[in-house]
Amino acid sequence: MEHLKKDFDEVPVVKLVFWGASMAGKTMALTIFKVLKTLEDPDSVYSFLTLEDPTKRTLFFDRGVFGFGYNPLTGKDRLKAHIYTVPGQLRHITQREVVTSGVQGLIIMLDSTKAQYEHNRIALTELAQFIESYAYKEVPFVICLNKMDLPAEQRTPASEISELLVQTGWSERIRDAHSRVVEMSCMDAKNELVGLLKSNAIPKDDDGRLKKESRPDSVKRVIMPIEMVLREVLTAQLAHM
Ligand SMILES: Nc1nc2c(ncn2[C@@H]2O[C@H](COP(=O)(O)OP(=O)(O)O)[C@@H](O)[C@H]2O)c(=O)[nH]1
Ligand SMILES: [Mg+2]
Repeated sequence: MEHLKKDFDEVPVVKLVFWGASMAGKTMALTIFKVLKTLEDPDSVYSFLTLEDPTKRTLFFDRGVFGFGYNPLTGKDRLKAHIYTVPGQLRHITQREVVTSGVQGLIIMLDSTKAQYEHNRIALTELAQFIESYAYKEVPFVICLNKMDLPAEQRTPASEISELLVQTGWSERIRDAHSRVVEMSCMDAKNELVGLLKSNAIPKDDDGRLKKESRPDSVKRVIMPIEMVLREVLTAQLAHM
């Protein structure tokens, strides 16, 4: 892997991309991450932009810029992550190509809704082709199975999801398959965050910030993929030093 690029502040930058069909929950996952970061450490959210059309579908991309490991001695973060979501609608393939260019970590959002099975398949197939066409074979990824809050009869059974990963060639890329698929519900995470904000008993530290120990479990699951791929990108960097 090439060395990390640095921004104008000389802080190393990692580019992560949420990939997946339209309406899978990419914008919602990124928004949850942004809200959590804002509650825990508002200075670590540099920018957050979402571009939706009137039907709430992502038009070009969403992007959040977040800092990690602020060092008071230097006044800088140790790392910044630029996290994008691609527009999922079929016709936006060129935008997906542009947004994905130079990606260093992928978070693949699958929609567990039965009706979205075919869209998941198309999204997985297209991404596999991108990875083949560009030099993205070493890019770490996590597969999210979102909307687990829905009743089981509305969701694609786990066996069919596994089959889908086999059909689209993803199971071959997954060595430790189990640890790379994360089941989650952005809806539960959102509701728990809203509940936390409404309750008067938010456990805060002396600076009035939400403590990391207070992260609701559903929120932990939604942000886990971001943490996993970031860790992998950094581990790969260290291995090259
Ligand atoms: N039931 C349920 N709905 C969800 C969940 N995550 C997202 N949604 C809904 O799915 C729709 C699309 O979400 P969005 O984040 O805009 O998807 P994107 O197109 O992938 O960016 C919205 O109406 C969300 O409220 C979830 O975990 N459970
Ligand atoms: Mg979106």
